[in-house]
Amino acid sequence: MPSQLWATLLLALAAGGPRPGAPVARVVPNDNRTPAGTMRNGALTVKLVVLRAEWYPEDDNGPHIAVPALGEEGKAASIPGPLIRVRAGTVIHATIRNAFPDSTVHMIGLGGADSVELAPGQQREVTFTAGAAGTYYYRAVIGKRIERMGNELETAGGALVVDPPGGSPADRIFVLNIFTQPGDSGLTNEALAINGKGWPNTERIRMTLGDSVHWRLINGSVRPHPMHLHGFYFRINAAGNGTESHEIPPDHQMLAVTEQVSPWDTRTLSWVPDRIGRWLFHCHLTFHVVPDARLGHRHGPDVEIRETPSVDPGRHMAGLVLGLIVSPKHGEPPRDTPKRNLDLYVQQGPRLGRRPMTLSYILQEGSTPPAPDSVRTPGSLIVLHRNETTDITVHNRAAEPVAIHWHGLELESWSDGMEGWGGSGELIVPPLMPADTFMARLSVPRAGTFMYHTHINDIEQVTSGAIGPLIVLEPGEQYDPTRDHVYLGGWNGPEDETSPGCVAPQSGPACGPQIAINGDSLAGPTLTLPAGVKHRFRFINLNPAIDIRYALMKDSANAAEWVPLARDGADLLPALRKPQPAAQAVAVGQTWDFEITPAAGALVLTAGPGRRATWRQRLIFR
Ligand SMILES: [Cu+2]
Repeated sequence: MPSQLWATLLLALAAGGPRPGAPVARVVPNDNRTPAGTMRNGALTVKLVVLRAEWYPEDDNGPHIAVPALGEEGKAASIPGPLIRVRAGTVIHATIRNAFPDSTVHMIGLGGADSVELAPGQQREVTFTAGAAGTYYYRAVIGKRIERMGNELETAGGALVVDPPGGSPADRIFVLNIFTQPGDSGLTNEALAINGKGWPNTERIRMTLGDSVHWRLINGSVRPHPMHLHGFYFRINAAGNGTESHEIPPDHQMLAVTEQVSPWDTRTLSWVPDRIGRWLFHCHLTFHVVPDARLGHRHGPDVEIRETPSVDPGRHMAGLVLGLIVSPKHGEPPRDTPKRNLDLYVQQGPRLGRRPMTLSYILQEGSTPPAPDSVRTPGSLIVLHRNETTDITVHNRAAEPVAIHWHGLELESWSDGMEGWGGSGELIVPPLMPADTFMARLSVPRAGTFMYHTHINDIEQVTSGAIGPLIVLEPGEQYDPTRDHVYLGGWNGPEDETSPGCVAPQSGPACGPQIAINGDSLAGPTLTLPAGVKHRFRFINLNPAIDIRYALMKDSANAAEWVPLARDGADLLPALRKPQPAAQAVAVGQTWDFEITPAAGALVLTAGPGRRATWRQRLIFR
């Protein structure tokens, strides 16, 4: 189970819990729709106070955690802190009061590059002029030291939006927050929230078919989050690091379905919901969207951690998840008729690698279904053609409910596969129970690289192998595995050091999670491939928690060159298709495509977390 991962990734961040005797002011969620302060004669006056308060990120009567928080004087403190929003050139008079009796506070991001230091109980005023239009994040750091990452239990922040002089189109601002609370057993519970609440208590975002949607996204936590939109692409219009913000030139903007947002970073995204129904926008790190991570979830030797699989989306997801509802304008668009039918089996079989058991998606080939217990990891490669409507019947032969989400595909909400949530109006996708079938209709308007995966009980099912690659070719194009190479990164088992066969980290392979590329954590088979022709490499990351860096090496020190073609299945603009050193970090839930025309000789494809290559494959071109 994920105990070791939590311990290593999270516990280090959790030093310094809530203090005894803290005041009991109560935090309210902030939907970032109402700017703070008062405007007078073209200047904004805002009075802020930094204090410790109790936050209820789940139900209003649910678990709570003492956190530092920001509020306006005379009002409840909120998470995220008060929204400061003005047009460029506006003078801002901010008063900041440190209500901590015993801690210094540094305010960062209000009035220039320097922080403002406040002694316990001190109040200070800063006056500054809002500069370049953009999305910013101001934050208070509690305690004497200021670090880039900081201790997340000792920071509080809020959105600062500067609109251009002519104003901005209507938008929404979403701030991501996490605070970690160490649990009794050494495991951790986290308060995970978008605009102050975690799923299912996050706001339902309502839109109408064809709306122009503009979102500002701010990561107010010290962890990166690969944020994923179901069913639609967004365009990334602007990016920033909290204190700076810049528009991306139109010819360099990317379309994406998953955008990794680093700590304190900001993004401006725009998209058009052109299909009705219920959709999701969520972090693709499994550990930020499962109930086990949630504040108040019980851990410990007496608790059965592998909970009964739930098909209720209010129970099997948690944390950084937003529900989106797109209403029709003129009724539902007509459905087209299928040209092709596929049968996909959800299989359960014996363990592969270090998995406790294997779940696998196996495509039927020919007229006979696969043997009931046959498994492979990752699941079968599904090849579709653009605009060729394909019905895929998913047969659940596993002993537990599963789900199937077609990640990155622009399809109907019903087919998106979110049990208990997807669909529109009264129509709700039913759970895919053992022995049940579900039909997804895939009519894909875009050729590219995608993935499919389970979307319930993610830690168990994703790490058991319920993941697979999916590519969409142009009409009439044939898939040619000698020139078209698909790499799916998964995770070779969720077990910890108590698992059989695990060697202590000091003396052998680490017993924590290992990245597995196309099912192998160490090496791929040596391939002999044609030289002098174009090869396409398609990289997919579907492991639960870790970026995977792929590199194509000429020798141990030098990378080859390749040309990026596409990201998340969407072709890159010409200005971005420039030869570059062949190395790419792929965030969880992303796909990246590259092209190379290799001369005769050998190259080595490597993959691993960060710069450490844990997996290799020799490619001989002749
Ligand atoms: Cu996350």
